[in-house]
Amino acid sequence: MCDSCGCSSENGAVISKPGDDSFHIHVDDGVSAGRGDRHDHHHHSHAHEHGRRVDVEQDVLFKNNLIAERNRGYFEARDIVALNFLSSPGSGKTTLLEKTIPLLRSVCPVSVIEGDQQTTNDARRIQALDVPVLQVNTGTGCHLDAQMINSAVRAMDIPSGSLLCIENVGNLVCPAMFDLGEALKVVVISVTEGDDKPLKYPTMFHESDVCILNKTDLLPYVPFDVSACRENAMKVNHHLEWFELSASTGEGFDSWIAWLTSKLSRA
Ligand SMILES: Nc1nc2c(ncn2[C@@H]2O[C@H](COP(=O)(O)OP(=O)(O)O)[C@@H](O)[C@H]2O)c(=O)[nH]1
Ligand SMILES: [Mg+2]
Repeated sequence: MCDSCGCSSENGAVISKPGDDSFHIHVDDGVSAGRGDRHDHHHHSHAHEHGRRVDVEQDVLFKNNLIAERNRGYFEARDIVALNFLSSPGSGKTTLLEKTIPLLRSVCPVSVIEGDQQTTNDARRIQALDVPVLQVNTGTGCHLDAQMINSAVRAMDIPSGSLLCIENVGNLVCPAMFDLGEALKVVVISVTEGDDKPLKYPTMFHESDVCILNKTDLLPYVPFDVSACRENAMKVNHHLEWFELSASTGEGFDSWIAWLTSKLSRA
């Protein structure tokens, strides 16, 4: 997995708050692939290294899952509904949050954790909505892990009975494997990415609970078969909740917001 895609959190993730330079947390106890185990890789034969890599991966995911379950227990005890938003870079996760959050103001308080390799750009965009937000920069890491969320949540004051939106690093592969303790995973794809994506990245669609097809305003301009895409997604995971919308124009938001509101009122 991440060991083979070049992801390594040897630098460690850093959590920051836009507009507050004194706020700076190093996530020391990250559980991402490779930590402490990478230096002697070339001393192993290829076959050996492969076996070792599998062990390291299992160990990393096992540790991640333990922390994820602690996060989940905390969220459940405090009636915090945590959603993990996943997609390729540029599918529209931040734009979706910018459009969704104001519509939920009357339903419950919302907090956001933004994940990206570098920059606080997305956290700044969310901060403009006047909701609490922290940015996690993963450096070379290609996904958020449960420890990063644990550290960020400890540094926030998330009210009971609220919604926590977590925007993951843009990547359809590794983030699918890292449970953060969320209630639901929401995968976003856009009509410019091709209707075969659910078949090419089945793990992501299999692990997700909700699929949002975004940028439907562009359908007249791109060759994209909505029903084929939906069928492909359902082939991988027939439990997927499916929404078609445009985060730019707001079309299709009624059913997304109604569904989300029903999830929140049941929390
Ligand atoms: N046409 C169109 N563009 C969109 C839509 N949603 C997002 N975008 C654009 O896609 C680009 C990436 O959006 P962003 O929200 O930053 O994607 P992220 O990387 O997934 O967070 C930006 O230029 C957005 O304005 C949409 O529904 N329609
Ligand atoms: Mg974004």
